[in-house]
Amino acid sequence: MKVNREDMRCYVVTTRDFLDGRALKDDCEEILKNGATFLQLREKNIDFDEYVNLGFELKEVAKKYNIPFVIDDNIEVAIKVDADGVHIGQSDIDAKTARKLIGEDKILGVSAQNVYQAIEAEKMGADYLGIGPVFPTKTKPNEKLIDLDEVRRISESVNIPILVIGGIDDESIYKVKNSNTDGVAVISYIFNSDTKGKNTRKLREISDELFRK
Ligand code: TZP
Ligand code: MG
Repeated sequence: MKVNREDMRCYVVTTRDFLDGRALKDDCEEILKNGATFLQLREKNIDFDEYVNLGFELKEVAKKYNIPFVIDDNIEVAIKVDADGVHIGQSDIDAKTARKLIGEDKILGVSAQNVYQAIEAEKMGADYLGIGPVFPTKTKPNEKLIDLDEVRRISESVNIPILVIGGIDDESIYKVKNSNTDGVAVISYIFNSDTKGKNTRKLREISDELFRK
């Protein structure tokens, strides 16, 4: 299962920070049912077995809604779970090695912060790029923000789909309209909310309207 531009429209990244006793898979079910186009399991401070268990649970949910499902950072977990792929950052394993480990058929997502990194990632086998943070966010504080002009330059420098991430909600999303992105990724706008399904639907609707066809 490889990706297309439409898969980037409403890309959801997990967090267990706001679960309040609920199961992550149940929140994900509500989110996918309401129009998320991609799911990334991203958990820090988690041991291998727990990451694998969550991976199996979310893989099931993603399969039910026919949504691509990748795991952040950890290739061993992605392989063990037989997820659709893996998402890596610039400080993780390099894209070329990641591609070799997961094989040609799996999805490889790479975070890039500038044109150079974007071109390199595409050359090394990335299927899509995540660019961010584009706006201030409590989820990843103290990070240098990526200028939307740089996002546009990245989109013009590569052929693979791109998305932007960081501080995206139903208002800030309008500001990225002209950056030529294929979509947005979110954590807190959806997970830190009592109306996860409604927020997902809203973001998906705006995204469908705004981004390149
Ligand atoms: N990478 C760049 S910003 C970010 C990640 C994982 C966090 C985005 O979280 P939020 O809550 O949607 O701003
Ligand atoms: Mg990472």
